[in-house]
Amino acid sequence: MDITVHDHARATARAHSNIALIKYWGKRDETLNIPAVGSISVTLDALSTTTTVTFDATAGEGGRAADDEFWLNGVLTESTRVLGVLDLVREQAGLTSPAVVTSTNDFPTGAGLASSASGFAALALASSAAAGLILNARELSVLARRGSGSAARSIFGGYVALHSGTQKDGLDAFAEPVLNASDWPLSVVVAITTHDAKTVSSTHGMAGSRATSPFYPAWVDSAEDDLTAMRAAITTRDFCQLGELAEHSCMKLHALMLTSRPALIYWNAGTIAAMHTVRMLRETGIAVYFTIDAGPQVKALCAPEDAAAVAHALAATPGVNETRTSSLGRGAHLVEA
Ligand code: 2P0
Repeated sequence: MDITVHDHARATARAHSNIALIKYWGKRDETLNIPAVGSISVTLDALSTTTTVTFDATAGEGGRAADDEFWLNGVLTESTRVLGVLDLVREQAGLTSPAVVTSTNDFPTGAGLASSASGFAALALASSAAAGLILNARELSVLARRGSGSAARSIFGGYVALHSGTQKDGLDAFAEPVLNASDWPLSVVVAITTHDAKTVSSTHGMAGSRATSPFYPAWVDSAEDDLTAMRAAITTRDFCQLGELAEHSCMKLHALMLTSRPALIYWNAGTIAAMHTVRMLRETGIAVYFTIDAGPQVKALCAPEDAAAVAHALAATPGVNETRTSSLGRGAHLVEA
């Protein structure tokens, strides 16, 4: 790619969403967006964001953020976070050109399907490539994290761990792979109970939990043990252990949310019905476990050979509108526009 400040410098990247098995909730630094706890996720093949960034040097000197445009699913959208990532890239690359960003999700946006994870991972890669920056995966992960914590994980495919780190500058709060997707295939059946966007953002919700839930200190204190146990379950490929730990982390997260003031209730009736379906399937001998993020969708974790039966049962559950089955996906990558 020919990149000069006299030209339109463009790159397109695709990144996949991810689902945390051990959850992130709460920050140790809000300005630098550094998580208070580590997390472990799987990257999902079926949910992706494709983002094109064009730095337009012909727009003249002093363009910068005021002239940036961010088109999300075809709609011109205000996002200080997107502008923040573009500014970080411009600063590192020594650019002043404004950018046009076009981003498209192939799944519902802002409804607990982690569109900010795939979105900021794709933005980090597309914007840095368009600016001519050569970042390694760890640097890309840190850049994506500045946009959204969970996005740091979507830089990688398969099973991924995000470290909370200890440094004040957050440069040790990056994600890294734990196991390749092909080394241990897994299916995630997403039961979609609504397409509506959530009313309380994760950023806002987790700040409230940190400030008001009496469970928050216990959440932070127990994180390290959960991470160690999950890492062991993944490296030994112990699916029941992975599932039990994931369900426990999910329930602990929602206990934290429910005990925040005001309480955060991300579930709807379909969410609860789907949780019971998963538990009922388990009683019939299918190894399947649920996890739920800051939204009403239920994600069922199972072996690929059980995915059709799990999807069938979830689709028949009252309040479930649609299911999507995903295998594990790859990390963020550049694509042809
Ligand atoms: C996670 N979630 O680990 C947890 C579980 C939601 C519930 O990461 O403020 O959108 O942008 O860093 O990454 C959602 O939080 O929050 C999230 P910010 P983000 O996947």
